[in-house]
Amino acid sequence: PPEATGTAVATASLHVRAAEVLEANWTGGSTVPSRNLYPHQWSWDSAFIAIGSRHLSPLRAQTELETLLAAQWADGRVPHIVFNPSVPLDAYFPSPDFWRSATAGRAAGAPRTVQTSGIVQPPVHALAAWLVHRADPGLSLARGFLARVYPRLAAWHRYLLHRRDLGGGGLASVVHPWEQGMDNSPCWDAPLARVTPAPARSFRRADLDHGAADDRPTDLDYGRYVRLAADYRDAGYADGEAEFAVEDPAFNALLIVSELALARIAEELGATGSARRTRAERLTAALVARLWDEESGMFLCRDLRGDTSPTAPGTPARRDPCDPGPRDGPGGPDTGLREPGAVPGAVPGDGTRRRGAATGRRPRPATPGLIPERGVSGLVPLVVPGLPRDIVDALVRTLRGPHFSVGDRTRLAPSYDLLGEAFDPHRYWRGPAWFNTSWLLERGLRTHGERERADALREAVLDLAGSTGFAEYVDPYTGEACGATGFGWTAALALDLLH
Ligand code: 9YW
Repeated sequence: PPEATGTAVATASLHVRAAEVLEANWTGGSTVPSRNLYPHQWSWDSAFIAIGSRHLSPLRAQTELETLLAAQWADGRVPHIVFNPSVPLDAYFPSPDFWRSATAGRAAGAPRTVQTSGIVQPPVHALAAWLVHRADPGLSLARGFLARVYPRLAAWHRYLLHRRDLGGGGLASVVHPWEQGMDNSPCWDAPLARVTPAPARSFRRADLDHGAADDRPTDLDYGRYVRLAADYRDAGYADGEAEFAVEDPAFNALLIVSELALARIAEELGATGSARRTRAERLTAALVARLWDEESGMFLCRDLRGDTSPTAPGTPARRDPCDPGPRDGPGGPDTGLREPGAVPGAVPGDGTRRRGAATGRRPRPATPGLIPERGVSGLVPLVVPGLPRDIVDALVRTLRGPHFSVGDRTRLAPSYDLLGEAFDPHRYWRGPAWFNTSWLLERGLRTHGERERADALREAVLDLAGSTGFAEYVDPYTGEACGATGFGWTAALALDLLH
């Protein structure tokens, strides 16, 4: 029938266009996220890109991961950027001369032959390696792919589980917002507010040469990112003293999923995966114990360096100076502070209620230390197979409910609470919908038997990836393209969902 033919043509053309993006972004050993905006190799981008490019060339997908892992540090960390030496220094900030990996990172075992950043990104790599292997087990075996990447992936996980268990509760912490991958999420506002920003004149933002300022993090955000990264570098990239230390649900959920993938890789190599499966179970229990918030029906981030309990002083929601702030009522900005027992959303003392108060838009976590902001990161643990069923059900309800409204007012999951005070439909990780998180949620829904919802999310990823020219992110309400187009993981993950 003509309709079916039309669908087949659309699918074929999406496939071809996605393949063209990946081809255009390929540099010979890896794939850039975006030719203009991000002209080097990024860690979790490469994992997502390999997951897609395995359908075009399993060899290229293996190479993508091998190139990244070749830049691993001796302490096990996989750097968040591997710099391409042929790209001019001023094309991206912070450049290699900021990170100074070979010198500042010497004690941590940074490689000498390649320049990298010194922070990390979410551990999607073992999952990617397993999926890439499955795409062509014969080629993988012939090249010794799994045997080569396994020890590196194992060292990577060891680094996260030992050096980064800064809270002592069995979860890995991030020491910089860039590590979690959702750079300017409102979840970071309170922990970042304690950081003294580096002066704006001390660095030059190359991102504004290519991205609209309104779609990007603010200068104040950047000042704080720079300060944190410089302090970490100046301490020789040693872990433990970090002034920013957060346990993030998505980061840890991906570690669990990757640990399970590593168990399968071990078994494929003839070893036993049982210790890794047990570890994944322990991690899942720690994730639930430390980050689950019953009241908001989702996982929240834990701030290890601050007390964000309702009565704690000094944890106001950071205001965005570049934002006109239409959300402030006549009584001034809502500080986010709560009296014990206060109605969520009501500002103590002034007798007025803010917009959104009736919906209880800001969760008030029962557990001190949890950051009272709903970011999409708190839904990503849906991808963990061993999650208790009641938690899965609550996550699905939250995904559909008023804060994310997936399948109702939005098609892809917004990066942040639609009813949140800091919500901005265009500003990067403060509201726009991203394709990698929806891909993860699609996988999570499917893992837990939510087939219809997974199908709808799959359709949405494919439609919006195609209609936006593979945008970096989109307005969650309108689907309008934001940021770069021809974006690597958008093309790769759309391609993956076509298969
Ligand atoms: C930056 C490359 C990276 C992603 C991150 C995203 C952004 C880099 O781009 O960060 O300069 O802001 O937030 O998740 O890996 O695509």
